[in-house]
Amino acid sequence: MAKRKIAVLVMAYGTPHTLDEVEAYYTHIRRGRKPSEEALADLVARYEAIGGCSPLFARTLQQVKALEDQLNQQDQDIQYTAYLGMKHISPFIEEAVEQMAQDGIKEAVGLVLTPHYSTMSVGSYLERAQESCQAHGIKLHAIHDWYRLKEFIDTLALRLQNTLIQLNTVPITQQRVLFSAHSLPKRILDMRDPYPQQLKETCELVAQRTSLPVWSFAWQSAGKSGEEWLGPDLLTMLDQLAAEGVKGVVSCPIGFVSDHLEILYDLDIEAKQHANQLGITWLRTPSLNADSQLITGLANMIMNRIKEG
Ligand code: FEC
Repeated sequence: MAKRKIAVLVMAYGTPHTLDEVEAYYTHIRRGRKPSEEALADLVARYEAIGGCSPLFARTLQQVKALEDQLNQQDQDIQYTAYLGMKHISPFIEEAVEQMAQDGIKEAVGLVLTPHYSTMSVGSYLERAQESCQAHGIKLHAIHDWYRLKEFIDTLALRLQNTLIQLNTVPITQQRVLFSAHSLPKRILDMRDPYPQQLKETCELVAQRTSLPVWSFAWQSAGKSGEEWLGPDLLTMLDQLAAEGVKGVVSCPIGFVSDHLEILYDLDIEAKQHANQLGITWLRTPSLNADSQLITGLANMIMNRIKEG
C-alpha cells in the first residue's frame, strides 16, 4: 500500500547568501522600503565582522534535513518530505508551497524555527503559509509555538549547565545567567501578544531544570525603526548587573535556535565587548542548531500534530 504523503513546511527567517544580496534582503525586512546608505553600510559591516555572511542558511538546511530523516526513520506509515520556506529571502514561504503543489502534496505541517509565538513573528509566517496553501488546495496543520517542548528545555538546560562550569573562576555569588530574546516593538503589549509571557515561561523552566536560584532577562537586537521597543535592552541590563557587583555572565539566548548575525554579532561581539569593559567575564551557551535531541523532540511534536488532525 502506498504511504500517506505529508510535507513539512519548515519556515525560517533567512539571510543574504552573499553581501550583494544584503540590500534586497534589508528592503524586504523593511516591507519594500530601501534602507538609507548609512543603515545599509552599518548592516554590511556587521556581516563583515562575522566573516562575510551569516551561517544561518547552512544551519537551517541542516535542521531541515535532520528533521526529514528523523521523521522518516520514526514513522513507517507516512512518507515525509521537508520543504524550506523563508521569510525574507528566496526560497520564500510562497515558493516552497508552490513546489509542494507541483510535487502533488495535499497535506502539510507548518513549523517555524523559532519557539515563541508573536503576531509579528510566527503569526506572520503562518499567515503567509496558510494563504499560499489555501490557494493551492493544501491542508496545513500549523504549529503555533513549542517553547515548552521538553527536548528544547532539556537541551538548553544542558548547554547552560556546561557553560556555567566554565565560569568557575568567578565566585558563584557574582555569577548571573542572562537569558535574552529578540525585542519587538512595544505596541505588541497592546495586542495582548503572548510573546513576553512565553519567554518568561521558558526562562522559568530552564531555571528550574538547572536549579538556578537567580537569573535575569533582557531584550536584544531591537530594530532601528524609531518606535519604542521592548526593554530592558541587553546592554543596559549589563550596566545594571555590573552595578549589582556581578563579575561573570552566562548569556543564554532562548528565542533563537541557530547561529546567526544576532548571536554572532549582537551577543558575541557587541555585548561581550560591553561586558568586558564593565569588568564582567562573558560566556554564551552554544546554539542548538541541528542538535539530535532537539530534532527528535520536533519530529515527535510533528507526528503528534498529524495524529491530532
Ligand atoms: O543571520 C542573519 O543574517 C539573520 C539574523 C536575523 C534573525 C532575526 C530574527 C528575528 N527578527 C525579528 C524581528 C525583526 C523586526 C525588525 C527586524 C530587523 C532585522 C534586520 C536584520 C535582522 N532583523 Fe530580525 N532577525 C535577523 C536580522 N527583525 C539584519 C534589519 C537591520 C536591523 O534592524 O538590525 C525591524 C523591521 C523594521 O525595521 O520594520 C521587527 C524577530 C526575530 C526572531 C524570530 C524569527 O526568527 O522569526 C521577531 C535570526
